[in-house]
Amino acid sequence: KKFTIAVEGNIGSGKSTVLAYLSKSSLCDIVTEPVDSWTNLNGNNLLGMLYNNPHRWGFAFQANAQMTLAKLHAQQSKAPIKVMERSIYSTRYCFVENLYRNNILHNVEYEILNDWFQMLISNDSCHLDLIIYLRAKPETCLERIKSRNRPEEQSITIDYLKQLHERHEDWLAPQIRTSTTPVLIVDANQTKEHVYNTTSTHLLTLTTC
Ligand code: DTP
Repeated sequence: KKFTIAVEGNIGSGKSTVLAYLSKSSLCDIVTEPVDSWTNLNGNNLLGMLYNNPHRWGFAFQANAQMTLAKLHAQQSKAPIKVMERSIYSTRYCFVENLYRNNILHNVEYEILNDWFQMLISNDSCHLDLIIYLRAKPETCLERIKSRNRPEEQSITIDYLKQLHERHEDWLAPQIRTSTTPVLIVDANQTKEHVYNTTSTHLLTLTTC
């Protein structure tokens, strides 16, 4: 059997680091998030445009994000485990939801994105067997974002990270979660080594049982 896994967590929680590590294993095929295509869409930096003017660009950004992620869900993997960086689900349940709750997306825009989302996930290719949730304090995420210094992310505030943290929690935290997919929670405030070890031990069990 082949497995599809998504690595999820707030901005700066360390998803790319885990993926870089898992990419060394022959068990895993890594599918990275299309951030590069978001910073250069026919010469336009859509990610930068979103951060500068979310009211204007929120809908376009999310429509594009859902579509690019749906395409990545449809990609076949050769290795037994396909590991995705984020998924169409975090776009919907974290980012779209957050823009809507802040009145940045209009009702109508929210409905349209939701309709597209429902249609896209009705395809079997969007199925996930497991979500690995890198759960980190918003303060930890902010420190990491500052130290990597991506130009588009200069305007990220602790409030924004706290909001996104709550959206991840509503979706993935034990007791309250709305997700029906199994979730492995990894404490991402801890060292990289802790995160690697927990993740890879779990993946190994998954493929051997
Ligand atoms: P990590 O630090 O965990 O490796 P990352 O590289 O920050 O992860 P993210 O997926 O959290 O990767 O986000 C990359 C950038 O894109 C970040 O500025 C947040 C933004 N982003 C991603 N998806 C969306 C979305 N659907 N809506 C708005 N912004 C988004």
